[in-house]
Amino acid sequence: ASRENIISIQSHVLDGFCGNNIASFVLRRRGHAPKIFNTVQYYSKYKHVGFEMKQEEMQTILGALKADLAAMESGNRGKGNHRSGVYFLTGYIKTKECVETVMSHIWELKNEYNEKRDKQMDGHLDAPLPIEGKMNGDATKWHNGNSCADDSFLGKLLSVDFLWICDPVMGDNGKLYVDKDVIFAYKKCIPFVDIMTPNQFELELLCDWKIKNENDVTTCILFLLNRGVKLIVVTSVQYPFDKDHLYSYVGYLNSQGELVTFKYKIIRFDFNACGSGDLFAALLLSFVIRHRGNVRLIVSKVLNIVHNVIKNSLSSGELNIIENQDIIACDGLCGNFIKAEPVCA
Ligand code: PXL
Repeated sequence: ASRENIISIQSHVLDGFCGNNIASFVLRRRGHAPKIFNTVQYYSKYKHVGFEMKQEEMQTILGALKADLAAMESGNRGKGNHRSGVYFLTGYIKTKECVETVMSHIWELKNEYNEKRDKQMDGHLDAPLPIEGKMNGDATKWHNGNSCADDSFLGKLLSVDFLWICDPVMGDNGKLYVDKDVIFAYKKCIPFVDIMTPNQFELELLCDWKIKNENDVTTCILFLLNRGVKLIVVTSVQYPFDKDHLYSYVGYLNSQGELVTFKYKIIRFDFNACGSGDLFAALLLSFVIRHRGNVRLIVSKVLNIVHNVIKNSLSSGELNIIENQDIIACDGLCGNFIKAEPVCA
């Protein structure tokens, strides 16, 4: 197996659970050893008093990381070692400048990686699929996601040793909690992201499109896929005509460039679950690295864990991360399994 380098770039709060307080615990509890980069230091998710990392400070640290990861990669070359995987998980970033800094460092490192990989693979017959390409064609045909065979195509696309999971944390329920121009910065990130996990509000902001029904969700998913994202997971959508449920959606383009989407219907709890998106993204990263293909099953498992943790946190007004650590570490098959359903055109 290859050695993992997980870099989680998110907020840190002194009190409570969100951002890196969730990601670091979840990832470590599941046996990973993430590198934790804090973009801000606030008192809590409700009291944003504290400070943000400045762009120059961020550049200093990410620059050192980039140099180290690149050196490690050349060190591995010729020694018969396996390549080490690099997985970025990005969440709460307060300012446009910092989002741009993160994006450019990830992009530069990815290019260095691919160049070295191409050189290494020269003459090898078992060279993996190229990471880029093929994903920019317009999806012209509809595919309702009933066939499981397509997952293997996505599995190959994701089974590269460099992935960026971008949770475009901007706000929830119509309320923005980052600078306004961060919206524009994330729009610029779209072509460079592998997996994106917006909630409904963030999807609307990224696509300039109000979501009123399922067709709107599909339109937005296709918009992002056509701009180069390989996999979209919309973590939660709520419709005015169904207040009792939340819906999650997954979308990708199959090997023919057709849109594949499916959805998950989840009983909605009355819980102001700020931080559940952060829990979702950290779990998704863990499952994607370990299981690669079969995205519909991976998302079922992740939703299942998140749902159970929220259910066990209802009385406390905070996600009970520590108390639910065994659920967080489990294989996701616990409780009532939330199955993928087709999305009908
Ligand atoms: O859960 C998203 C999040 C992350 N980080 C900080 C937050 C929030 C949501 O409020 O305030 C600091």
